[in-house]
Amino acid sequence: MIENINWYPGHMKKTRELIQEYLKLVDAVIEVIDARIPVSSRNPIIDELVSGKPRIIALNKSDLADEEANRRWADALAKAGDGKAVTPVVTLNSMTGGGIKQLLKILGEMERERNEGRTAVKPYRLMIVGVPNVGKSSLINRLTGKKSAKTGDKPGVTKGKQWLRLENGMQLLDTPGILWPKFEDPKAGLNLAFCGSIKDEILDVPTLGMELIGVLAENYPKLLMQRYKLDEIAETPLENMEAMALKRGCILSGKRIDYERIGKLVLDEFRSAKIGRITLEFAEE
Ligand SMILES: Nc1nc2c(ncn2[C@@H]2O[C@H](COP(=O)(O)OP(=O)(O)OP(=O)(O)O)[C@@H](O)[C@H]2O)c(=O)[nH]1
Ligand SMILES: [Mg+2]
Repeated sequence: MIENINWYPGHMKKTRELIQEYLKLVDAVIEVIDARIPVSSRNPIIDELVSGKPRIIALNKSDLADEEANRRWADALAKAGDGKAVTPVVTLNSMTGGGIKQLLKILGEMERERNEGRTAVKPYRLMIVGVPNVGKSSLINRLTGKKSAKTGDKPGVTKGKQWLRLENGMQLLDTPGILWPKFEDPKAGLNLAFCGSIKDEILDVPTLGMELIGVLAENYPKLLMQRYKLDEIAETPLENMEAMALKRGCILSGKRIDYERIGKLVLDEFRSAKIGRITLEFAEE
């Protein structure tokens, strides 16, 4: 889990090598990204690593993101890339299985394309890659219809690669490639923290919550006002935060605002889409 991951240059190098090694074993790659932050949850290294291999982009957690934004992203991501080929994009909800049929259909087409003109064909092999917490394991479990075997959780377990069989005969590498998140860009760091992909500790909870309130006030003022029964959007994130704290009774003795509690509350309610379906990064028109 992310709590145990500290990305330092040596770690990144090792991860890159590991993914490169896995890539040699597969026919195609499923790149999982978070539909709420399709820019921040992508690691640009993936383009370089996967280049030359068929890839499908999965906009996961689409149930938490703005539907209209999902559609725009699906279009934008399909057209991006090197301009040569269109990258297939699916909008997924790995919790309910929404979009899985579409994913399997596209994979089937990719497999047929590979098999063209061949007689004895090997099973089509896949791997899943993505930054922490985007839903890689959930997708693996969804695709295999069960809780997939964990390999590395006990010391001494052989490092042999395990393949999970899908109903359609394809094989899925049971270890997802965990890419490191984009820490370099402070905005990406914030977005990843808002969505729970990196530990809250990059900032203290009250500050992180206040930053999120600032973003929501700008992009989703109506949802914010509705959820927290605000009469208006105030000038600054801090004022909004205080108004929200009063509405929710996040008050300490002596009528002081409990910034810690309102900060945590807004982060939790954003992450569980209680405020609404929210996307934090938008595709360019
Ligand atoms: N709402 C919603 N939640 C999801 C979806 N996919 C995964 N989750 C939740 O997101 C969290 C992370 O999912 P995982 O499947 O563990 O993500 P991961 O990419 O394997 O994470 P790491 O192994 O830490 O890199 C879990 O709490 C899941 O229940 C989705 O499509 N929608
Ligand atoms: Mg996982």
